[in-house]
Amino acid sequence: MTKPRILMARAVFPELITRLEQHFEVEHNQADEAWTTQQLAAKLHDKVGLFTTGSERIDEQVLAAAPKLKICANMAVGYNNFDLPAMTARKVLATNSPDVLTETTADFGFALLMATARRVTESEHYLRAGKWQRWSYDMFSGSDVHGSTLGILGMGRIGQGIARRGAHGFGMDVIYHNRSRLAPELEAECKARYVGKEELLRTADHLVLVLPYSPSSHHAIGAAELALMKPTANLINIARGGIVDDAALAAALRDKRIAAAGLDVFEGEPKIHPDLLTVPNVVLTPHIASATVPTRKAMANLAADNLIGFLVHGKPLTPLNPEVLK
Ligand code: 8YV
Repeated sequence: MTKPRILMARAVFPELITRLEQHFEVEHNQADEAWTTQQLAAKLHDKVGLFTTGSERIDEQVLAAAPKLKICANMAVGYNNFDLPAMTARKVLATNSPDVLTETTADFGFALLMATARRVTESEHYLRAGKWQRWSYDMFSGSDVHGSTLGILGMGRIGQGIARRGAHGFGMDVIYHNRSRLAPELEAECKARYVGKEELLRTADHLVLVLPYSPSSHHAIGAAELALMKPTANLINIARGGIVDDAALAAALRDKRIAAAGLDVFEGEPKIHPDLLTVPNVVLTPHIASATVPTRKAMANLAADNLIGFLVHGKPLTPLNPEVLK
């Protein structure tokens, strides 16, 4: 019996290919070539399954070239690379990889918060450049993390993980804003208080963005929002590029209208707004919040579980558009 054919859009752990080959005929991309949309679409003409990361856009153009496609399994919790309505209309199941990365990503949110507040990378660059001649009383003074006010915009699982770390580990006063309020027990567990967006912006010493990207969250933090923040505040984005207006942020950092920023995601990444590269008070990392070996393996395996679960057993684990199963 011939096995169903699937396509891996990107390189993955070699053992994952071996695992998938037990069930499928796998066309992989272990050379990690950068395919154009047309190349990806052409490879999909005979495939029933596709393994993606957050970097591959799956839209009508791709779907139209993939008449046999039944499932796209994303190795990411965020799925703004999927045109979900188009996939649903074509009865292509979409899955993501939630939960397995929550704590790792929350750890990184905190790492970026601390590196930003305490000017870790800026001071390291200074040291590496041989500029450290002697200690001085105000050298690289940053802002305190313990006992400060932690603001969280977007209070899903990762936001809650950051709230717990802040409240229980660092004695921070945690406030949050979200489309919907958490249940009282969860608020109590996270020691987090719901506030309006404006109060969040005005009050936070450290504002962490953890909301999903959608047209409605595009530039949720722009010039007007930055103007409401304290001049001593730090902004951390581990959510998605495009939620922050990077040009407005670079200007605010340059003019010291906020103290500093820590960014793991960027508008149009991997391109970075050139002004962000010239301001010193920003910590920049290349979209690595979920990057630990165990977590990346768990994400990849969950995407594989979705392919096997759906194509072999008819039961995906984490469907995003379960209506196509009906
Ligand atoms: C991924 C992410 O590493 O899960 C997400 O939504 O942003 C990251 O954890 C990235 O999208 C690659 O798939």
